[in-house]
Amino acid sequence: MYSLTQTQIEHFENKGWVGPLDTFSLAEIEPIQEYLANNSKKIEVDDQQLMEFYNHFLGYKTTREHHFCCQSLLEALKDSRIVERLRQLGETNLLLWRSNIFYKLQGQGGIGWHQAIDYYGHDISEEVEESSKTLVFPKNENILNLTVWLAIKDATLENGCLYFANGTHKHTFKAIQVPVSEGAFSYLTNEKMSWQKDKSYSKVFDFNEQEWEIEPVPAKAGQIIIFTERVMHSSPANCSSQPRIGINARYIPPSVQIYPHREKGDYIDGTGNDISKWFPILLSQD
Ligand SMILES: O=C(O)CCC(=O)C(=O)O
Repeated sequence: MYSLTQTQIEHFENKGWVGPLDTFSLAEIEPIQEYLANNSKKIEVDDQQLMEFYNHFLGYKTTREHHFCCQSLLEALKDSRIVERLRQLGETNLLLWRSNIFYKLQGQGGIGWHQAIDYYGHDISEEVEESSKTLVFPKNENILNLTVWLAIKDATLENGCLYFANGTHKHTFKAIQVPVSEGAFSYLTNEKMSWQKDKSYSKVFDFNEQEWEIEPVPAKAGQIIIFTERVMHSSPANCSSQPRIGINARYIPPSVQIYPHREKGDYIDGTGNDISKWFPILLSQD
C-alpha cells in the first residue's frame, strides 16, 4: 500500500516530483504539531510577523534539524513508508541529513521559484571551493538528493501549497544576484535571519514560469510530496486565516560528502550555523 506504483515512478521521472501520497495518520502527526506549538514563538522582523523556533539539541534558534529534538518527527522521517518509496526512486543507500520547518503564518508572503540544489553553499558571485560546500557529489554519478515535504497541517491553494514547474529538473537555470529583499526566500524567517543575515545580496533564477507547465500540489496533513532537488518549485503567500505548516527532509546516499569542511575542523556551515553537534542518520543500506 505504501509502495509507489509504476505510474507514480514515471510521474516522478517526468515531472520531478510525485504526490501527495497518503503516509501518516492524524494521530501520528499530532505530536509533531504539539512539539511545534511548544517550541516556537511569534516574532516581528521588519514589520513582518514570523515564527521563530528553538532547537534544544543544537542550542540555538533555527527552523532546521528539529528531528534531533522531536522524537515523533524523527520516527516519521525514518519511517519505512517514506524510506521504501525513496528506495524505489533509485537510491537504495540513504542518509537523512537535513530537515527544515516551513511555517507560513496567515498573511505571510510566498517563496519564489528555486531549485534547492542551488542552496547548498554554492554561491553566485564566486566559485566556492569543494571543501566549503555543503554537499560534494562524487564525480560522474547521477545522484539524487531527494526531498520529502510532509504536510503538518493541510496545505491548500488558499494557504500557499507547493507549486512545481514540471520537467524543470532536467534543466539548469542561472542564478541572478538581487537585493536581499527580492530573493526567493525573502519572506522566510530562517532564511532572513541566518542564511541572508550577513549577506548583502540574495538570488533568484533566470526562470520564466510562462514557459513551463505549472502544477499546484495541495496536501492533507500526514501526506507527503517527494521531489528532486533539481525541480523548480515555489509556494505563494498564505491568504487564509490559519498557518500553513510543512516540514521537509532531505535524503542522500552516503557516497555524497556532507559538510566536508568538518574535516578541517570548521564546524560553521554556509549559513553561519554551528554544526558541531549535527550528524547524518543512516536509514537503509544494501
Ligand atoms: O514549504 C514551502 O513553501 C517551500 C518548501 C521548499 O522550498 C522546499 O522544501 O525545498
